[in-house]
Amino acid sequence: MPTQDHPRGVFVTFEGGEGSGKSTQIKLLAERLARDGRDVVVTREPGGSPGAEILRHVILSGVGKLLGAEAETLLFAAARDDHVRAVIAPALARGQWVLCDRFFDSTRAYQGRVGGVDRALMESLQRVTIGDLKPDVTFILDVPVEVGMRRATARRGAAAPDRFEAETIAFHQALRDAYQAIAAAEPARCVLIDADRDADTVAAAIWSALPARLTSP
Ligand code: Z5A
Repeated sequence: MPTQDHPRGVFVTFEGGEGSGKSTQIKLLAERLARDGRDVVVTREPGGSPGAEILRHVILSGVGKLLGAEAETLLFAAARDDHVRAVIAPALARGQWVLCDRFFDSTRAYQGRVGGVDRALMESLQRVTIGDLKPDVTFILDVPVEVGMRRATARRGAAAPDRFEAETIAFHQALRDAYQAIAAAEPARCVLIDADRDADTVAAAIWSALPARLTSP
């Protein structure tokens, strides 16, 4: 695995809709990298740092939605700001691999492309929270909406759906379209992965796509 081009560490993000299998694939990739001798940090958004985890609780409770789309976007941005400063930037500076479950593409997809939040606001928040800290590679896990929702419902059991799990089929379809558009617009960074396959097959596709992305200019 080529890492000499990345003295700052390697930043890998995972994106996708409900039940697309991000957490499962992050765990598999982290185990494989660790076996390969890499020093790996696994984290997530919203959350990932103590301050951001508090905001995660607020957001997923649905309070942010009550405040309106712009205010909810500010909550995600505040969480990301803390997470980047407290966890991601220090880990990359130490030369570690950072595997993050969701990052700024989630804001672009959920709040921007689907939620209709003003583009100028989104760009300002992105500049303030992450600056030029873009992921080296982003895996966008793509599954049909009904497959993702079936998986998420089975995993949730009798628990109540959270703020995003409770959204409509149309919302989740628009989200899938948004992620496909992001992947098409940034092919050097984003890899669209067919995640409607068994977990080991998806993991193999991710592993084989990784080296080429890390060495591309
Ligand atoms: N959000 C936002 O709006 N704006 C932002 O800026 C950010 C986030 C950062 C956070 O939800 C919500 O916040 C999210 C977007 C929004 N909303 N939604 N929906 P979260 O963190 O609570 O959950 P999530 O990110 O959506 O992930 P998830 O639903 O937990 O799913 P996942 O991590 O992608 O999947 P998984 O846990 O790996 O797998 C789900 C189930 O499927 C589980 O039982 C697995 O065993 C099973 N699975 C996994 N892979 C497979 C395969 N290949 N085949 C069969 N079954 C599988």
